[in-house]
Amino acid sequence: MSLNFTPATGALAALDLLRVEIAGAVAHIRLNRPAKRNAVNDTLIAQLHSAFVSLPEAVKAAVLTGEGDHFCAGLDLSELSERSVAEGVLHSRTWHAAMDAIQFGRVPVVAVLHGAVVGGGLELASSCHIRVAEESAYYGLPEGQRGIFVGGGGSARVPRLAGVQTMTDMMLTGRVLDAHEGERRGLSQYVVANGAGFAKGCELAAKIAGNAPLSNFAVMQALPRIADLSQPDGLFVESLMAAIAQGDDAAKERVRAFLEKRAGKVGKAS
Ligand code: 1HE
Repeated sequence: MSLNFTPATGALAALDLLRVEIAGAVAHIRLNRPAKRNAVNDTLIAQLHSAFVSLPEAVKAAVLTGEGDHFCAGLDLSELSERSVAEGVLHSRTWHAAMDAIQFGRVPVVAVLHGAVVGGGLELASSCHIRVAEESAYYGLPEGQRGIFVGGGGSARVPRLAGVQTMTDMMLTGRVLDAHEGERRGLSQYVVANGAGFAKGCELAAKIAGNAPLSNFAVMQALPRIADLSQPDGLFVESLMAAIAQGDDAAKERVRAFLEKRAGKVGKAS
């Protein structure tokens, strides 16, 4: 699917390590530091945070990609060596804030992955809601080999996708997973041919943007929290979220449209 993207204006246009483009209800945010394989320095993490909290109201879904041959080489290691312990904790928290702005932000985000998706790059991908991997994508957590630990939310998010055992293996042994192994283990939901990821990401984002906003809100905000609750607490929260979503005008109109045969059937275009 090709959407008609045009460059974002205002504050979003000033983010020089990103390229932000908008096509109606879909934003395309591209990591734009290819010479450093999109390694994430302090400026880039701050710009990612800014971008996701300042998307225009009309945007209902986003696609995140990386410029060049790789999605993201993770933390910019050149900034690591001089940090004190206290600075390290605060630095990690800036990543957490940026990743939370993505995962628990206003719009669902589809990450399109290719080449290296390593270290903080995998942490970034894990904070998105859907991951589309091109065949070239590969996943690694070289922190173990670099003598450090994940600090961008990876220990909370990667095991929820692929299990503690997979992450332990990747970190202790340096195991790298290819695109298909990553999909089998839950790191991506789709694998597509090289060069086909962006179109797939746009197709998914356009579908997502067409959902009722409160449904998307429930999926983004309630679903992961319910998964972390005990079953009785989760079911209670589900009943509240279900009632709120059903009470919304958008839900009433969509249900009416189906009953009046104006809406598509499951698995068929409307
Ligand atoms: C970098 C980085 C980086 C590339 N920090 N500068 N991440 C890593 O341990 C991954 C380290 N990077 C690599 O293993 C490789 O660069 C890649 C497999 C990703 C790509 O290889 P390649 O051959 O395409 O590129 P390259 O020649 O290695 O790199 C091109 C340039 O990018 C080069 O700089 P140049 O000035 O010599 O041209 C590299 O130094 C630079 N570069 N990756 C800094 N990561 C919140 S905590 C998260 C903790 C982590 O993410 S740890 C994992 C860090």
